[in-house]
Amino acid sequence: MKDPEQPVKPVHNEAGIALILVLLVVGALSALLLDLNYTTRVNLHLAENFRDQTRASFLARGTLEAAIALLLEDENFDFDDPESPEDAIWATPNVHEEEGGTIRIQLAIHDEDGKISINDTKNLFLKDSTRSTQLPPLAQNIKYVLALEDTVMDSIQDWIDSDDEVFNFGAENDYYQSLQPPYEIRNGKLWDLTELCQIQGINDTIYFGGTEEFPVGLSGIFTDIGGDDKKRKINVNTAPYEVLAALGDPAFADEVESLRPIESLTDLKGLNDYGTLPKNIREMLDVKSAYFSVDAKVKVNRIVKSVHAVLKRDPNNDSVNIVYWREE
Ligand SMILES: [Ca+2]
Ligand SMILES: [Ca+2]
Repeated sequence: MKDPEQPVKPVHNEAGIALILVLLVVGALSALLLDLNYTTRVNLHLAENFRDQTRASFLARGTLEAAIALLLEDENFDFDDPESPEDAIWATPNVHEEEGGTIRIQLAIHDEDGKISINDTKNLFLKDSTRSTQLPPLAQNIKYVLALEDTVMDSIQDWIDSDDEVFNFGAENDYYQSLQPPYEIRNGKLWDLTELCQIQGINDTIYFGGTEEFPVGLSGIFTDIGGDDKKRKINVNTAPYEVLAALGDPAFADEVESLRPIESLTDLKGLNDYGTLPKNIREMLDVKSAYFSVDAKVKVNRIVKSVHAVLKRDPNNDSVNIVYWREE
């Protein structure tokens, strides 16, 4: 039996405390390591993104320089022949891949002088629609050639003219304010051709074309470059047939199409149907182009950079200059 007088011996369980301490330390270290691992991976990811962003940005700018070089390689500045690979080396879209597909570069150069300037308020649309109930002949021809509803050209007229009077089947600000969501009419020149898609009566089919009903869309015949620039011409060698047909009699379009490339203004003036064109249209024509748009797209891993630029070629001093440049 235990002696009740004998003092109780205290129990020491230090091994258990040490285990708890070790577990706490291991737990804290694990949390630290996990945090370090996460932070390191995030920083690595950020660094990779920064590296790819920088590479893509410089490659996109380099692609624009390549576009300038391609335009300067054109063997003939006097007239354009898009069918000839030597003359229009720039007309072939370029796709370049390297480093096992991690870098992809796309470059497309478009001739803008084969199109009609949407902002031409001298020949195409009226500055003020209250002064006439009819669109200028060029706009009426486009409506006829593309088989557009009256709404389309009338609404573009109202979008561009500065007044608030509705032109025939057009629409002014009241209409656009009644939409959900509402937006403001431009009542001035278009900043960008894609703005056409905001206008009453214009949908993707009419804008892009490529369907049986609309083989050529508005984007194929209009450009936002040029405006009222009197020096800006339409190149009959690169214009789509629809543009040529809209300029005057379809017989002129047929003649130009069968004889292209037209090598000089003298040759152009010598065509049988040239004389049938109105004076203001004759003054708009040329056989060479000055304005080109460039779309460059660069993909480096998951980073994509796009550059849209407008270049102007000057045949007098064999130079190409950047008129407009936008990087996204
Ligand atoms: Ca208006
Ligand atoms: Ca109007």
